[in-house]
Amino acid sequence: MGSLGASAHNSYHDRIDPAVTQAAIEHTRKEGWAVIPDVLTAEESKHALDRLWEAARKYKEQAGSNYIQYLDPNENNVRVADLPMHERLFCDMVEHPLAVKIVQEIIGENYLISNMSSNIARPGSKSMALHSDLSLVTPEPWQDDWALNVIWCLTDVTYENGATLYIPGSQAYQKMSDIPKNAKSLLTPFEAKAGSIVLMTGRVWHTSGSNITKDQDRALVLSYYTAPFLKPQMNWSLRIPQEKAKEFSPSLIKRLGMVKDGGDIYNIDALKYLDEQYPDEEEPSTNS
Ligand SMILES: O=C(O)CCC(=O)C(=O)O
Repeated sequence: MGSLGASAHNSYHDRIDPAVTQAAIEHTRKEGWAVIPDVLTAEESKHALDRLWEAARKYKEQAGSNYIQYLDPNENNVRVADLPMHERLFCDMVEHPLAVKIVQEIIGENYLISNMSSNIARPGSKSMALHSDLSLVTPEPWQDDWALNVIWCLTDVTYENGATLYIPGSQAYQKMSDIPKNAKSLLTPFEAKAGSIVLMTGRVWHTSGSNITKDQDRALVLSYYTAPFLKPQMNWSLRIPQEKAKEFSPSLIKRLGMVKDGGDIYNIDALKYLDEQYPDEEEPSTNS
């Protein structure tokens, strides 16, 4: 069991210059992506990677395999679902103040955690389908940033070891017919050092890269956030046992949509009583 702990939460403010964060937000709004280096120290990345392998082992025990056939062409992609359930560390990551600040700037104050999983691309792994995250959950046209992936690099990420490949400018595609025929030749890697986060909006078309190294793993943790009116990819209430959820913070429960009382309704402020919305007008006085 490990945690990023209070010190990491406090020290990120020192580590990441607010001007760097602001520039990353602006770049993400405009281009659909940005990279912020050094969010985790080398030691924190290594620790998170160790815990990720432990989570991978636990997930395999539960699910039978780390291979998801409909996603990846072969078993060299090690997938780990339900990360918040396996380790406190991943709860801290998904609620990391830097990630939350950026998510709220891009999506809005009100957001849900749609998924949190990992894809460890081992040597020999190959690309999944070219997709945008938004296109998997909403019909076209895709016109707004209703989704954001905050991707934690727990190893150095290079073209050779399977960096996520994206199409520059694809955040502007609004429909399937906007995807150029030569899409494959436009793919560009998000290269980053261990400890970086890659921000990628739900409109960016991307795929995992092939790992063509002999001996390097590429480990990413994908925290995927959406606007609250989109159906989350994961049905957390079914996947996370109640006993486990008792360990979660109230804010995490809310963001996972595991509330009973409709407290996560998108526009709850609109639910006023009719008489408050339309107060009776005073009768005009008949006295002259
Ligand atoms: O592993 C990657 O590089 C991207 C993964 C991804 O896009 C996905 O799992 O939907």
